[in-house]
Amino acid sequence: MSYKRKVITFGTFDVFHIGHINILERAKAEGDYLIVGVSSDALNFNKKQRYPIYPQDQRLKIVKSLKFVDYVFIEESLELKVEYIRQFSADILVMGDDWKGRFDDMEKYCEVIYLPRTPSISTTEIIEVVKNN
Ligand code: C2G
Repeated sequence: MSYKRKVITFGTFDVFHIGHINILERAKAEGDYLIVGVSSDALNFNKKQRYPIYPQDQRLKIVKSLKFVDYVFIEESLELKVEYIRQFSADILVMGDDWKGRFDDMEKYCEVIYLPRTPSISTTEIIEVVKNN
């Protein structure tokens, strides 16, 4: 059997929306096997001083149920990217271009690709709209 190119990507995927679907679908298209690190509630609290709307077990289950996602795990720390890339023998790291340049160091370990974000949608905007209506 030919070698499977493994893609890894990371995200919170809170209040799951079309931008999330689009990046995961395109990430999978870069290789053959897609691994997704779903950031933990604690990581989000440390980064944004608030917890996600959906707890990590639910966010994990949503992402796991997508047909183009092959494996999911909880991302415990932003600093562990190298360990995760090595642990899963990932060939390619995909991130949205809001992270452009931030993971260029990882080019020592795998290919790094930043994909354009889907315009006009974000979890933050959805929360604002819901709050204000
Ligand atoms: N995304 C996108 N288009 C949008 C919104 C999000 O392509 N309109 C992408 C982001 O660029 C990211 C992924 O969807 O690659 C997940 O986005 P978030 O849930 O906002 O994840 P984030 O908090 O940026 O990730 O190691 C990274 C951390 O896990 C945090």
